[in-house]
Amino acid sequence: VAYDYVVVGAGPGGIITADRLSQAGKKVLLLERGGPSTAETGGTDRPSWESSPYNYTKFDIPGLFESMFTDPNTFWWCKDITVFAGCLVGGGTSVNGALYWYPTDSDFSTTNGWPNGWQNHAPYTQMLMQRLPSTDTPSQDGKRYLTQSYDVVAQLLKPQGFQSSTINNSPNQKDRVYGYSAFDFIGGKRGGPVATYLQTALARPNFTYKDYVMVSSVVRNGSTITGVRTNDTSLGPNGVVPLNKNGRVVLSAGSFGTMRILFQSGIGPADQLAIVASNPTAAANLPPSNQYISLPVGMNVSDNPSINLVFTHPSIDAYNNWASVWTGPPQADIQQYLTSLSGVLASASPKMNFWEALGGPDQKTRWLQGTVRPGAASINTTNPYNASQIFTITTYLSQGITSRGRLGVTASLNAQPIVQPWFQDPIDKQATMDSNHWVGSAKIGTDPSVAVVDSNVKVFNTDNLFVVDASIIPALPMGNPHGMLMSAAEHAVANILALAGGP
Ligand code: 6FA
Ligand code: ABL
Repeated sequence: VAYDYVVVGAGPGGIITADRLSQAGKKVLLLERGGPSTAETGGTDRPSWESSPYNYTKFDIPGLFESMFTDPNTFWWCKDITVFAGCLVGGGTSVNGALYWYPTDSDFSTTNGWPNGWQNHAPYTQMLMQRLPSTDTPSQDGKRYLTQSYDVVAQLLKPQGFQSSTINNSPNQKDRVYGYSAFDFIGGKRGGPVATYLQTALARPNFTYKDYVMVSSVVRNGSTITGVRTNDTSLGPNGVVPLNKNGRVVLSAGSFGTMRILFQSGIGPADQLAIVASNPTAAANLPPSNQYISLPVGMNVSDNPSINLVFTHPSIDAYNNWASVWTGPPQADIQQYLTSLSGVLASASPKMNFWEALGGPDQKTRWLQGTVRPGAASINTTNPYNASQIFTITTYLSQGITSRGRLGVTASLNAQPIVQPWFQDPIDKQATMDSNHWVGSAKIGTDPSVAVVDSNVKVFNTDNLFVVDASIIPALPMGNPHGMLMSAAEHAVANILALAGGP
């Protein structure tokens, strides 16, 4: 079977793209290398303390978020990427903290690296907000739980001139504000694009979703993509999915996954293509070297530098550092969650976020974000402390940092950072670790010497290959990125549909 559009990767970028393409009547195939996550998608990874008839998985229950990092069997992480990346339906949005910020105007500014035309994000952000409104009261009884760390940090911030705010009611206001953490949870459970956009797509006869399918490359004849190479021979001869006349491919495999597919398709910097060419399996599927397309894939990468500040305060309930949520949280919390989707377990760990603009001696503004949560991931100190009273303030440098790193592959084609992006610029360092917010490896722009996709998110020097995921984002947004990425995905797919010459 041939398709109008093949979308590779069912993370937020891929799901939104596939939903909108299928809504426009296109025949769409969405391919995902991983399997189910939430119960709605067929996931079955339920905590042992959950009694029947309840059917909530680890991915559904917000309070299980911190266990993603501590469980013994972490099947949800991609094993061939050296940093955290979700390899299951929903991608990062099935395993992340679900902190959800509507984008600021500055996120899409030309100063922040976006080409002309992208400043008009408001209609796309509106479309996103309609499908996926944020909430800062995830508990279904409308109350807030475990808010001691919010109260303590508010007492620290107020004397410094910070104002309290419902953050997503005024997204542009980010200087010296704090508020309750906002999430894309729905009805006390993980929501995100899986619970919304994917469900409308699945209801359409012209949409096909296939999981456990690994895409290695696109098959191309010079600048024209003719198919998508997979490990599933039911999808086409030798596993190559054919395209309809004028058909198109959208890569949404994430900042590491999309890069690796481009390299294996002969698109990228010479040194990385040489690594692929010396891998016998991958080399067999590369185009001849005179068809290589030289683009700065993997360059220009950023991620927030972050520092965890750990404190104790007598008012804090550290919730046993979230260590027992998977094996056995307090009985009362289990009952409250199961019977009314309320209580501590109806939210992930963050309780408060704050932002502040910082001036620098280079006259640039860098923004600081703080995330406050009870508990602390790891403590290294010889000082005595009361573990039941700890809380963490993670401070991130976000918009305005100038440091950039580089992503690449190893000889066995594992994807990894090869130049760390943090603190390459000494003034970034002066203004203030891994934050899982990798962006920029297939940067949008107007000049193929420094960008990988054009303003329509089409890969330069190709006719019908597009990228819609975090890798197109040229510079970090103000907050945790998946909200602005979903707005960008709405905009990107609108541009793709409007671009002449398609199916
Ligand atoms: N962002 C936020 O806004 N708020 C948060 O609280 C937050 N927390 C986290 C977090 O706690 C963790 C541990 C991580 C890893 C990320 C967090 N983020 C947060 C970042 C956010 O989740 C990411 O920025 C966002 O998910 C990026 O979306 P993309 O669409 O760019 O990419 P994904 O990695 O989500 O999805 C790619 C999909 O493609 C995956 O499902 C993957 O399995 C699939 N795929 C990859 N390679 C493939 C291949 N070759 N063939 C087929 N499928 C492939
Ligand atoms: C994010 O955006 C970050 O990417 C995550 O790192 C962060 O979660 C979530 N949001 C929530 O703020 C943290 C956990 O709280 C830590 O316990 C964990 O050690 C860390 O992620 C790992 O990167």
